[in-house]
Amino acid sequence: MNKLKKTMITLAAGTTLLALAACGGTGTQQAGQPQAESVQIHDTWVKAAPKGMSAAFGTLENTSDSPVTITSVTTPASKEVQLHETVENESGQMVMREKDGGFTIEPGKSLDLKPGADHIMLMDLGKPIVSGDNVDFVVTFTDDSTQKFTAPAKDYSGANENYSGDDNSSSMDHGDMDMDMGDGASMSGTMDEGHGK
Ligand SMILES: [Cu+2]
Repeated sequence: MNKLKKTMITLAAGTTLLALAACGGTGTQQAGQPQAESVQIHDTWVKAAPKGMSAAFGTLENTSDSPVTITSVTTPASKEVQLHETVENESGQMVMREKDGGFTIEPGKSLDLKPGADHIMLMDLGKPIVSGDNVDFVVTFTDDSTQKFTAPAKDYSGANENYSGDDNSSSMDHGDMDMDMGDGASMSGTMDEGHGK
């Protein structure tokens, strides 16, 4: 009789330990999970463009309880991709420039990438992007985790003022060198003549 009781107690203790271990494991995984798994990317699209620059948009939702930061994006559609923000310069014009430190999304918040705001900038299209195309992207976070998404291309006539290359293809040809300076000078060149800094 005594022996049986002791066995039951031992079993109960074991069950409790297992339950604790399961709880602890889940908590640890949540806190340390890759940033890419914390973000849901939806409503993506990319602007159809014959050459030069284009941009990709969408909503990035951070479903975790930690901030996440996107450091870079790549796509086969463009050799160089930058993370851009749109800001008002001293002349009151909206110009875009590379965003320092990438895109950070606070816990439980969403970042809307849209014309006239933050966006993924395709600096140099390898070939035309035509409406209906599907363009693949890979997003990289500060912890080196990555997430893929595919954005359908569509014609979009708005926000042209934000695209310095659209009406002036010659400014594209030497764009790469200027871009690498990282001061946004050539970015705002045709939108904001002679306003390098
Ligand atoms: Cu841009």
